[in-house]
Amino acid sequence: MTTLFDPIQLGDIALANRIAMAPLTRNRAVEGNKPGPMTVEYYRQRATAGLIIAEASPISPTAQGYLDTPGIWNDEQVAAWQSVTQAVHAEGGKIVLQLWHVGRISHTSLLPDGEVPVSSTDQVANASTFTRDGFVPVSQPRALRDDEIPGLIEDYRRAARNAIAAGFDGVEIHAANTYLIEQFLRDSVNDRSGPYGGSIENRARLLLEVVQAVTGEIGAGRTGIRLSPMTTFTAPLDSNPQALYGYVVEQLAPFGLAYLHVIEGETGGTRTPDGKPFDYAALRRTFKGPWMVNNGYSRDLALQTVADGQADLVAFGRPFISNPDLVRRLRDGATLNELRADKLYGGGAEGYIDYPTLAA
Ligand code: 8OZ
Repeated sequence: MTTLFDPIQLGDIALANRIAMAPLTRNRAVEGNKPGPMTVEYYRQRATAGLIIAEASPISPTAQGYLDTPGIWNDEQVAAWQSVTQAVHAEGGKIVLQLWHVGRISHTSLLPDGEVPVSSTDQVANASTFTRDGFVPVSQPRALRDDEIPGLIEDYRRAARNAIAAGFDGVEIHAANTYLIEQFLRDSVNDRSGPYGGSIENRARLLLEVVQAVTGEIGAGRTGIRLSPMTTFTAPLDSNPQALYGYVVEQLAPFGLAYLHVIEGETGGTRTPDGKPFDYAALRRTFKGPWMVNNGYSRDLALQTVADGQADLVAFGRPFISNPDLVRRLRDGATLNELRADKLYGGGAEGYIDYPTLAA
């Protein structure tokens, strides 16, 4: 019988166990949108995860939507990330980087020359973001022109190349949580006509072009993807999530990706949104490759899910923030540290690199 603590091969990446650290925005980047020394220590402490999925990282200056998030668009950022990947590898861990474009979830004060955010639409989201002045409503976006899409795809391609140059074992394409790629996927946001709007095929085109570019650059065996079919974070659900994400996964299957990472239910919230069933198992049967699940997993549910073969891996978010040695604690059935929720976003070492291990 397979357990959560058994090794697994994800494409080209060999993991020591089936416990992943989910990507977690912490807003502690230093000047120049670079991970600083504290971030090196933070990931080093968590290197016993089978796989660390490093926090969502903007692929270009235009892709950022929150203060102090670490980017992957220039050489200085690549050099800074090298310290992170070396530290994790020195501890025997594996680490991929989540490639992020926020789309309309941004604010002019965060963008170069006060540009407006870009999206599939010019409709403003009912959402806030975190800026130098605290939480503010997001800015009105402009709809990308079709002739700008090739440049956007190139930004993803460069970011993937940079991630490998920075020593990451691979990348995870962030196609979840109502950011740019989902702003194209969902008919609740995408009001375009032309090749990137209208039918499911057209709304999925951007995602599939990104996957084509990234896998062409670094290989499918180093490329994972994250989806969140039932998350409403900053946008309503699609009118037919099962059909939309069913098509997406059917198109993804032939690429032979390293893994597919699905957030079940509402991100960070209920796993079973009221009266809105979604058949994740159907997606898995279509995908066939390594299947990673996430969202509010307890130790018991994670053990059961892998033992039953319902998923190959489980990603934990908040438990990994407060427990650097989460793998050991899950193995031993040990008590978990409490999360200091007021230290999640921004700030210093407190609530970041000062959570105790069992050994300490
Ligand atoms: C929390 C705060 C800011 C960003 C996501 C990247 O939801 C995020 C995020 C989460 O995927």
